[in-house]
Amino acid sequence: MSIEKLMQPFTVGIDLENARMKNPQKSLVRKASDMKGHYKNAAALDKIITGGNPLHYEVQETPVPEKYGELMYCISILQPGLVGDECFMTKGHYHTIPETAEIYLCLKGEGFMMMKTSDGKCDYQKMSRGHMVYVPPYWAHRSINTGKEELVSFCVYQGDAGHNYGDIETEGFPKRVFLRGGKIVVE
Ligand code: S6P
Ligand code: ZN
Repeated sequence: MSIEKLMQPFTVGIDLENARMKNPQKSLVRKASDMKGHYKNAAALDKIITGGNPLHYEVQETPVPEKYGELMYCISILQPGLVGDECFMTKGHYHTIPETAEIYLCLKGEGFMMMKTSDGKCDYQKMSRGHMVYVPPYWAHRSINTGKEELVSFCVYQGDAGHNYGDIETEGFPKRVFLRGGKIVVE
């Protein structure tokens, strides 16, 4: 590779106190209305949408080229809350290049990383500040907020990994997480 094509090293500020990226170049926002079809209680989600369609989660990025060899990284911020009695969660996805792994370092909040493979294996790992969850290749992944504050993670994955939402939307995750009688229930 010629020297002109080399990326320049750079630094990005991460506000560890507030669990935010400083001056992100890009921000992906998903509202309640973007979550249709994902929760068990569709009517409860519709009520949240008609009640103001609040922010569900946000992903802060300073993107790098979507190429093999690069490392994409972001801060994922999932709001706390319930749809009926089901804990707020992200849509979840496989990577378009399924053999790419991902690291989630939790900076704030409480929750789970829910994972499944296309042949039906399911696993979930606890997330709380200082827990680093390793999502191996081939595992679809979704974060779930079981706490009262935001669930925030710093994520790192291969630059060209991509997001495949379609397959997991069709398959669904085998387990859901609820708050019932003050207790977190996975079923
Ligand atoms: C990207 C990584 C996260 C998620 C984010 C939102 O590979 O796993 O940045 O994109 O947590 O979730 P989702 O499922 O809507 O992309
Ligand atoms: Zn991912």
